Amino acid sequence: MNRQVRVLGVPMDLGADRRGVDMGPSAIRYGGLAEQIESAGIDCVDGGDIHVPRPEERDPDAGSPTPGRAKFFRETKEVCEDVATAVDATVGEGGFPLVLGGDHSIAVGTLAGAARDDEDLGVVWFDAHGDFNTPETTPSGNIHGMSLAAVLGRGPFADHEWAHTPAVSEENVVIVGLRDVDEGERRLIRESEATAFTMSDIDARSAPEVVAEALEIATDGTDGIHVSLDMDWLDPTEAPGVGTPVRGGVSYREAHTAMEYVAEHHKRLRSMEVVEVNPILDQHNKTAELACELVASAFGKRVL
Ligand code: EXY
Ligand code: MN
Ligand code: MN
Ligand code: MN
Repeated sequence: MNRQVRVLGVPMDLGADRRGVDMGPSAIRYGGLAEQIESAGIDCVDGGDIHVPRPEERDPDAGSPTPGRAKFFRETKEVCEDVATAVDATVGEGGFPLVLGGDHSIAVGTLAGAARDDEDLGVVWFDAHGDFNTPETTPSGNIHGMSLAAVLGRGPFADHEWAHTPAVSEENVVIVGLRDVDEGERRLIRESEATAFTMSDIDARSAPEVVAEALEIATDGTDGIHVSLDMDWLDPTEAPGVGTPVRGGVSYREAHTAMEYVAEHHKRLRSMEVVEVNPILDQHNKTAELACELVASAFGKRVL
Protein backbone atom coordinates (compact mmCIF):
# COMPACT_ATOMS: atom_id res chain seq x y z
CA MET A 1 0.00 0.00 0.00
CA ASN A 2 1.54 3.31 -1.07
CA ARG A 3 -0.71 5.85 0.69
CA GLN A 4 0.39 7.66 3.83
CA VAL A 5 -1.18 6.07 6.91
CA ARG A 6 -2.80 8.49 9.32
CA VAL A 7 -3.35 7.08 12.81
CA LEU A 8 -6.45 8.22 14.68
CA GLY A 9 -6.94 7.23 18.32
CA VAL A 10 -10.44 6.91 19.77
CA PRO A 11 -10.06 6.42 23.54
CA MET A 12 -13.67 5.31 24.00
CA ASP A 13 -15.11 2.64 26.30
CA LEU A 14 -18.68 3.92 26.54
CA GLY A 15 -19.93 1.26 24.16
CA ALA A 16 -18.78 -1.55 26.43
CA ASP A 17 -19.44 -2.81 29.93
CA ARG A 18 -15.86 -3.04 31.10
CA ARG A 19 -13.80 0.10 31.58
CA GLY A 20 -10.30 0.05 30.17
CA VAL A 21 -10.55 -0.09 26.39
CA ASP A 22 -10.35 3.72 26.45
CA MET A 23 -6.63 3.17 27.09
CA GLY A 24 -6.35 1.01 23.97
CA PRO A 25 -4.92 3.72 21.68
CA SER A 26 -2.11 4.51 24.16
CA ALA A 27 -1.33 0.83 24.72
CA ILE A 28 -1.16 0.22 20.96
CA ARG A 29 1.14 3.20 20.45
CA TYR A 30 3.38 1.99 23.30
CA GLY A 31 3.19 -1.49 21.72
CA GLY A 32 5.34 -0.21 18.86
CA LEU A 33 2.79 0.79 16.22
CA ALA A 34 4.96 3.46 14.54
CA GLU A 35 7.97 1.13 14.40
CA GLN A 36 5.91 -1.76 13.04
CA ILE A 37 4.37 0.37 10.29
CA GLU A 38 7.80 1.76 9.41
CA SER A 39 9.17 -1.79 9.23
CA ALA A 40 6.50 -2.48 6.61
CA GLY A 41 7.96 0.36 4.57
CA ILE A 42 4.87 2.55 4.97
CA ASP A 43 4.88 6.29 5.66
CA CYS A 44 2.81 7.11 8.73
CA VAL A 45 1.69 10.16 10.70
CA ASP A 46 -0.15 10.22 14.00
CA GLY A 47 -3.27 12.38 13.95
CA GLY A 48 -3.76 12.18 17.72
CA ASP A 49 -6.98 11.28 19.53
CA ILE A 50 -10.61 12.17 19.12
CA HIS A 51 -12.15 13.88 22.17
CA VAL A 52 -14.37 11.53 24.20
CA PRO A 53 -16.81 13.13 26.67
CA ARG A 54 -15.32 13.00 30.18
CA PRO A 55 -17.47 11.62 33.02
CA GLU A 56 -18.62 15.09 34.02
CA GLU A 57 -19.73 15.73 30.41
CA ARG A 58 -21.96 12.65 30.22
CA ASP A 59 -25.70 12.41 30.81
CA PRO A 60 -26.13 11.22 34.42
CA ASP A 61 -28.32 8.20 33.65
CA ALA A 62 -26.77 7.34 30.26
CA GLY A 63 -25.03 4.24 31.59
CA SER A 64 -28.00 2.67 33.32
CA PRO A 65 -29.36 -0.35 31.44
CA THR A 66 -32.87 0.41 30.22
CA PRO A 67 -34.62 -2.25 28.10
CA GLY A 68 -34.77 -1.21 24.46
CA ARG A 69 -32.21 1.57 24.88
CA ALA A 70 -28.58 1.89 23.78
CA LYS A 71 -26.41 3.10 26.67
CA PHE A 72 -24.44 6.34 26.19
CA PHE A 73 -26.09 6.92 22.84
CA ARG A 74 -25.62 10.72 22.71
CA GLU A 75 -22.00 10.48 23.80
CA THR A 76 -21.26 7.69 21.32
CA LYS A 77 -22.97 9.65 18.57
CA GLU A 78 -20.77 12.69 19.26
CA VAL A 79 -17.59 10.60 19.18
CA CYS A 80 -18.56 8.67 16.04
CA GLU A 81 -19.54 11.87 14.22
CA ASP A 82 -16.08 13.30 14.96
CA VAL A 83 -14.44 10.04 13.88
CA ALA A 84 -16.39 10.16 10.62
CA THR A 85 -15.23 13.74 9.96
CA ALA A 86 -11.58 12.86 10.64
CA VAL A 87 -11.68 9.67 8.55
CA ASP A 88 -13.46 11.46 5.70
CA ALA A 89 -10.79 14.19 5.73
CA THR A 90 -7.96 11.64 5.69
CA VAL A 91 -9.47 9.75 2.76
CA GLY A 92 -10.17 13.05 1.01
CA GLU A 93 -6.48 13.98 1.27
CA GLY A 94 -5.49 10.63 -0.26
CA GLY A 95 -4.45 9.12 3.07
CA PHE A 96 -5.20 5.79 4.69
CA PRO A 97 -7.08 6.02 8.02
CA LEU A 98 -5.90 3.59 10.71
CA VAL A 99 -8.34 3.98 13.60
CA LEU A 100 -7.40 2.68 17.06
CA GLY A 101 -10.08 1.75 19.59
CA GLY A 102 -11.53 1.92 21.95
CA ASP A 103 -14.56 -0.32 21.86
CA HIS A 104 -16.11 -1.50 18.60
CA SER A 105 -18.85 1.15 18.57
CA ILE A 106 -16.31 3.46 16.89
CA ALA A 107 -16.84 1.49 13.66
CA VAL A 108 -20.03 3.48 13.04
CA GLY A 109 -17.83 6.57 12.71
CA THR A 110 -15.00 4.90 10.82
CA LEU A 111 -17.29 3.49 8.17
CA ALA A 112 -19.36 6.65 7.86
CA GLY A 113 -16.15 8.49 7.05
CA ALA A 114 -14.65 5.77 4.84
CA ALA A 115 -17.85 5.49 2.79
CA ARG A 116 -17.67 9.18 1.83
CA ASP A 117 -18.65 10.18 -1.71
CA ASP A 118 -21.14 7.33 -1.52
CA GLU A 119 -18.45 4.76 -2.22
CA ASP A 120 -19.63 1.20 -1.95
CA LEU A 121 -17.31 -0.54 0.45
CA GLY A 122 -16.99 -4.15 1.40
CA VAL A 123 -16.11 -5.03 4.98
CA VAL A 124 -14.26 -7.93 6.58
CA TRP A 125 -15.24 -7.90 10.27
CA PHE A 126 -12.89 -10.16 12.27
CA ASP A 127 -14.67 -10.81 15.55
CA ALA A 128 -15.78 -13.45 18.06
CA HIS A 129 -19.09 -11.59 18.19
CA GLY A 130 -21.72 -10.61 15.65
CA ASP A 131 -22.10 -7.00 16.86
CA PHE A 132 -25.50 -7.37 15.18
CA ASN A 133 -27.80 -6.49 18.07
CA THR A 134 -30.25 -3.62 18.04
CA PRO A 135 -31.65 -1.80 21.10
CA GLU A 136 -34.59 -4.22 20.87
CA THR A 137 -32.46 -7.40 20.94
CA THR A 138 -29.42 -6.40 23.00
CA PRO A 139 -28.87 -8.26 26.30
CA SER A 140 -26.61 -5.48 27.61
CA GLY A 141 -27.51 -2.14 26.01
CA ASN A 142 -23.86 -1.82 24.96
CA ILE A 143 -23.41 -0.23 21.57
CA HIS A 144 -20.24 -2.22 20.77
CA GLY A 145 -22.57 -5.24 20.43
CA MET A 146 -24.73 -3.32 17.97
CA SER A 147 -22.09 -1.63 15.82
CA LEU A 148 -22.21 -3.74 12.65
CA ALA A 149 -26.02 -3.72 12.62
CA ALA A 150 -25.86 0.06 13.03
CA VAL A 151 -23.38 0.40 10.13
CA LEU A 152 -25.88 -1.53 8.01
CA GLY A 153 -28.70 0.85 8.90
CA ARG A 154 -30.38 -1.03 11.72
CA GLY A 155 -30.89 0.60 15.13
CA PRO A 156 -30.37 4.05 16.60
CA PHE A 157 -28.14 5.71 13.97
CA ALA A 158 -30.36 4.84 11.01
CA ASP A 159 -31.84 8.32 10.69
CA HIS A 160 -28.58 10.22 11.29
CA GLU A 161 -27.39 11.73 8.00
CA TRP A 162 -23.72 11.89 9.16
CA ALA A 163 -23.74 8.12 9.80
CA HIS A 164 -24.31 7.53 6.08
CA THR A 165 -25.97 4.20 6.81
CA PRO A 166 -25.98 1.80 5.14
CA ALA A 167 -22.40 2.95 4.62
CA VAL A 168 -21.44 -0.33 3.02
CA SER A 169 -22.90 -2.93 0.69
CA GLU A 170 -24.52 -5.50 2.94
CA GLU A 171 -23.88 -8.37 0.48
CA ASN A 172 -20.17 -7.47 0.65
CA VAL A 173 -19.98 -7.64 4.44
CA VAL A 174 -18.33 -10.74 5.91
CA ILE A 175 -18.00 -11.59 9.59
CA VAL A 176 -15.11 -13.98 10.32
CA GLY A 177 -14.61 -15.85 13.59
CA LEU A 178 -18.05 -15.95 15.22
CA ARG A 179 -18.29 -17.99 18.41
CA ASP A 180 -20.43 -15.95 20.81
CA VAL A 181 -23.78 -14.82 19.33
CA ASP A 182 -26.95 -13.76 21.16
CA GLU A 183 -30.37 -15.22 20.27
CA GLY A 184 -31.79 -12.00 18.82
CA GLU A 185 -28.74 -11.12 16.72
CA ARG A 186 -28.51 -14.71 15.45
CA ARG A 187 -31.86 -14.22 13.68
CA LEU A 188 -30.80 -10.79 12.35
CA ILE A 189 -27.53 -12.18 10.97
CA ARG A 190 -29.32 -15.08 9.30
CA GLU A 191 -31.90 -12.75 7.76
CA SER A 192 -29.26 -10.31 6.50
CA GLU A 193 -27.38 -10.25 3.19
CA ALA A 194 -24.10 -10.41 5.10
CA THR A 195 -21.98 -13.58 5.16
CA ALA A 196 -20.94 -15.05 8.50
CA PHE A 197 -18.13 -17.57 9.02
CA THR A 198 -18.00 -19.14 12.48
CA MET A 199 -15.02 -20.70 14.18
CA SER A 200 -16.55 -24.06 13.20
CA ASP A 201 -16.16 -23.04 9.54
CA ILE A 202 -12.53 -22.20 10.26
CA ASP A 203 -12.03 -25.54 12.06
CA ALA A 204 -13.47 -27.41 9.07
CA ARG A 205 -11.86 -25.43 6.24
CA SER A 206 -8.84 -23.63 7.75
CA ALA A 207 -8.42 -19.93 8.45
CA PRO A 208 -6.59 -19.18 5.20
CA GLU A 209 -9.34 -20.71 3.08
CA VAL A 210 -12.12 -18.89 4.97
CA VAL A 211 -10.26 -15.55 4.93
CA ALA A 212 -9.53 -15.90 1.22
CA GLU A 213 -13.25 -16.41 0.54
CA ALA A 214 -14.17 -13.54 2.86
CA LEU A 215 -11.90 -11.20 0.89
CA GLU A 216 -13.36 -12.39 -2.41
CA ILE A 217 -16.86 -11.59 -1.15
CA ALA A 218 -15.85 -8.20 0.25
CA THR A 219 -14.07 -7.09 -2.94
CA ASP A 220 -16.65 -8.37 -5.41
CA GLY A 221 -18.07 -5.36 -7.23
CA THR A 222 -17.09 -2.83 -4.52
CA ASP A 223 -15.02 0.37 -4.70
CA GLY A 224 -12.76 -0.91 -1.92
CA ILE A 225 -12.76 -2.63 1.46
CA HIS A 226 -12.50 -1.79 5.12
CA VAL A 227 -10.98 -4.20 7.64
CA SER A 228 -12.39 -4.12 11.15
CA LEU A 229 -10.12 -6.13 13.44
CA ASP A 230 -11.60 -6.83 16.84
CA MET A 231 -8.73 -8.32 18.83
CA ASP A 232 -11.13 -10.66 20.61
CA TRP A 233 -11.15 -12.58 17.30
CA LEU A 234 -7.95 -14.21 18.52
CA ASP A 235 -7.86 -16.82 21.22
CA PRO A 236 -7.51 -15.23 24.67
CA THR A 237 -4.25 -17.16 25.20
CA GLU A 238 -2.80 -14.96 22.42
CA ALA A 239 -4.86 -11.83 23.10
CA PRO A 240 -5.87 -11.76 26.78
CA GLY A 241 -6.19 -8.00 26.92
CA VAL A 242 -9.61 -7.57 25.32
CA GLY A 243 -12.90 -6.30 26.71
CA THR A 244 -14.99 -9.42 25.99
CA PRO A 245 -12.70 -12.48 25.72
CA VAL A 246 -14.16 -15.72 24.34
CA ARG A 247 -12.24 -19.03 24.33
CA GLY A 248 -11.68 -20.86 21.06
CA GLY A 249 -10.33 -18.06 18.87
CA VAL A 250 -7.70 -18.13 16.14
CA SER A 251 -4.01 -18.64 16.76
CA TYR A 252 -1.15 -16.19 16.40
CA ARG A 253 -0.20 -17.63 13.00
CA GLU A 254 -3.76 -17.81 11.71
CA ALA A 255 -4.18 -14.11 12.50
CA HIS A 256 -0.93 -13.18 10.75
CA THR A 257 -1.85 -15.28 7.70
CA ALA A 258 -5.21 -13.53 7.55
CA MET A 259 -3.52 -10.11 7.58
CA GLU A 260 -1.04 -11.30 4.92
CA TYR A 261 -4.04 -12.20 2.76
CA VAL A 262 -5.48 -8.75 3.44
CA ALA A 263 -2.20 -7.24 2.22
CA GLU A 264 -2.61 -9.05 -1.11
CA HIS A 265 -5.69 -6.85 -1.63
CA HIS A 266 -3.83 -3.69 -0.66
CA LYS A 267 -4.94 -1.91 -3.84
CA ARG A 268 -8.55 -2.23 -2.60
CA LEU A 269 -7.84 -1.59 1.09
CA ARG A 270 -9.36 1.84 1.99
CA SER A 271 -9.24 1.88 5.79
CA MET A 272 -8.65 -0.26 8.86
CA GLU A 273 -9.47 -0.18 12.54
CA VAL A 274 -8.15 -2.22 15.46
CA VAL A 275 -10.49 -2.31 18.45
CA GLU A 276 -11.20 -3.74 21.92
CA VAL A 277 -7.64 -3.75 23.28
CA ASN A 278 -8.03 -3.51 27.06
CA PRO A 279 -4.69 -2.94 28.84
CA ILE A 280 -6.24 -3.56 32.26
CA LEU A 281 -6.88 -7.19 31.28
CA ASP A 282 -3.66 -7.57 29.26
CA GLN A 283 -0.40 -9.29 30.18
CA HIS A 284 2.61 -6.94 29.78
CA ASN A 285 0.95 -5.21 26.78
CA LYS A 286 1.04 -8.49 24.82
CA THR A 287 -2.28 -7.88 23.05
CA ALA A 288 -1.40 -4.33 22.05
CA GLU A 289 1.98 -5.46 20.72
CA LEU A 290 0.30 -8.23 18.72
CA ALA A 291 -2.16 -5.68 17.29
CA CYS A 292 0.82 -3.68 16.02
CA GLU A 293 2.38 -6.76 14.42
CA LEU A 294 -0.90 -7.63 12.71
CA VAL A 295 -1.22 -4.11 11.29
CA ALA A 296 2.29 -4.47 9.82
CA SER A 297 1.32 -7.80 8.23
CA ALA A 298 -1.82 -6.20 6.78
CA PHE A 299 0.39 -3.44 5.35
CA GLY A 300 2.66 -5.92 3.59
CA LYS A 301 5.47 -6.67 6.04
CA ARG A 302 7.13 -9.99 5.12
CA VAL A 303 9.90 -12.14 6.56
CA LEU A 304 11.71 -12.49 3.24
N1 EXY B 1 -23.35 -9.82 22.24
C1 EXY B 1 -23.03 -9.19 23.54
C2 EXY B 1 -23.77 -7.85 23.64
O1 EXY B 1 -24.34 -7.43 22.64
O2 EXY B 1 -23.75 -7.23 24.70
C3 EXY B 1 -21.54 -8.96 23.66
C4 EXY B 1 -21.00 -7.99 22.62
C5 EXY B 1 -19.49 -7.89 22.65
C6 EXY B 1 -19.06 -6.97 21.51
C7 EXY B 1 -17.60 -7.00 21.30
C8 EXY B 1 -17.04 -5.96 20.49
O3 EXY B 1 -17.21 -7.37 20.04
MN1 MN C 1 -16.68 -6.42 17.92
MN1 MN D 1 -22.97 4.36 0.59
MN1 MN E 1 -15.83 -8.92 19.77
